[in-house]
Order: sequence, then structure tokens, then C-alpha cells
Amino acid sequence: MRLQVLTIFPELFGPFLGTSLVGKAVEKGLLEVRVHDLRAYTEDRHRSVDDEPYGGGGGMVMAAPPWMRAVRTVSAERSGPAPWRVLLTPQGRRLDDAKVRQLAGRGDLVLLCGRYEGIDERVRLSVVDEEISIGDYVLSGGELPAMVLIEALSRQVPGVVGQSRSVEEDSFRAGRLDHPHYTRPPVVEGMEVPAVLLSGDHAAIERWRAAEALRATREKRPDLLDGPRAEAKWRGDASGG
Ligand code: 4GX
Repeated sequence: MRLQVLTIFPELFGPFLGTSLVGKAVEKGLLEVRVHDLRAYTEDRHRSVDDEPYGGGGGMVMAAPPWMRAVRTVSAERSGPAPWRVLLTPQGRRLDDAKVRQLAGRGDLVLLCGRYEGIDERVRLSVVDEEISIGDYVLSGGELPAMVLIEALSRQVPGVVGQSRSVEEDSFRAGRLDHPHYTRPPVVEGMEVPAVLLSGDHAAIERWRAAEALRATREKRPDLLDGPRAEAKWRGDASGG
């Protein structure tokens, strides 16, 4: 999978792309991430990317021309199908596990990271295929949302997550939360490890984990079990994720 990022803060991505699972995926060549400085696509002396909003009001708006040039240039660099172009914005559809898997299946992506009050609407109209939000809160730029998306996508690339059963058993994959985890030491501030995990009875351990996963989901995220999406899932409806 090849991801390209457009941003005025490319340096934010350095440590992220070199570290942990994402770093290993990039190192192994399973994931290719190219970060482009939007200012390289400006044509004025001051390399400016923002301007005052038509109609007045506070704040600044990112101007369309650098975005048009940048998106079209990085999208055309490779032959084959055009990459899918994603704008990170609170106005987008909320990211979830189903959307991550769908995006992972789209092949190459271009991620547009805006700043300020937003981007000239004509960018969205002409060079954006899909708007994605990582949640209902306001950040200062699309860079952290892009990193969230990159990390989630990297886990869907075959070979990135060490044991493939880890991905299959991930929370949400089965529409429910993960079971609790324990490791050494056996007693922490008086709290013991559930005896079944020390029993060596693997069938009993699997039953306990399934029951605890269901209990955790009921307690913390009942919406995953009885929402309309969950119902669609049991019906095998595509909209159920
Ligand atoms: N999930 N932000 C984007 C600037 C902006 C606004 C409109 C394009 C269009 C966010 C989120 C988020 C803040 C990123 C505003 N760019 N993005 N930025 N929540 O809050 O994705």
C-alpha cells in the first residue's frame, strides 16, 4: 500500500513513520508513505498557502491553487489506477473499523491535511473523493487524523501485524471489545490473576475470554451489540460493516 500525505508540517510525520509497527511496515517495504510539503506547490515568493475569507469573518482559509497542483501532481506520479483522495475534516464521515478496512482495500491513497479555518471549497469539489473525520472534536490540523488513519491502515496490510490472529481477534473485528489481559507478576497490589488463565486448560481459557469480551462490550459499549449497525451485521447486510 502506498500513502501520500499533503501538509504544511511534513516534519510532524518523521518520528511517527520511523517508530513502532508503522516504522517496521515502512522498513519492510510493506507500506510506502511519502510526505509532501504543500508549500513546494506554491508559486509566489512568500510561498503562502492561506488567504482571507471571501465574505469576511475571522481566520484564514487555505487557498485552492497549491492544493490543486499538489494533489494532481502526486496523483499522477505513478501509472495505474488513480489514488483515492481523502480529506481529513470534522465534516467527514466518522472513521471506524469498517471504514479503515474499506480504505485499506482502495489501494493507493492521498491524504490531505488542512489547517486554519479550512480549505477553499473548490478543492473538495474537484480533487477530493472522500471526507473522513476521526471524531467529533476540533483539532488544529489534519495531521494527527492522518496519522491515526495511517496507523489503523498499516494494521490491515498483510504481514504488518506479526501474528495474523492478532488482527482477526482485534476488538471490533467481531463487533465486540477485547477480553481483559494479564501478565506477570501474578499479584499486583493484592489483585490476583483469574485462576482459569493459570490452569493450562485452553478450551476453558477461550470460553472465559469470549464471556469476558461479551461482558465488557455489554458494560462499556452496549451500542455495539444492539445498535442498528449490529443488527445489520447479524443479518449479513453490507451496511452493517
Ligand atoms: N477529524 N481538523 C482539519 C482544518 C480543516 C477544516 C476543514 C479541511 C477542511 C479533524 C477531525 C479536525 C480540524 C482537521 C480542522 N481542513 N479532522 N482542520 N476531528 O478536527 O479529522
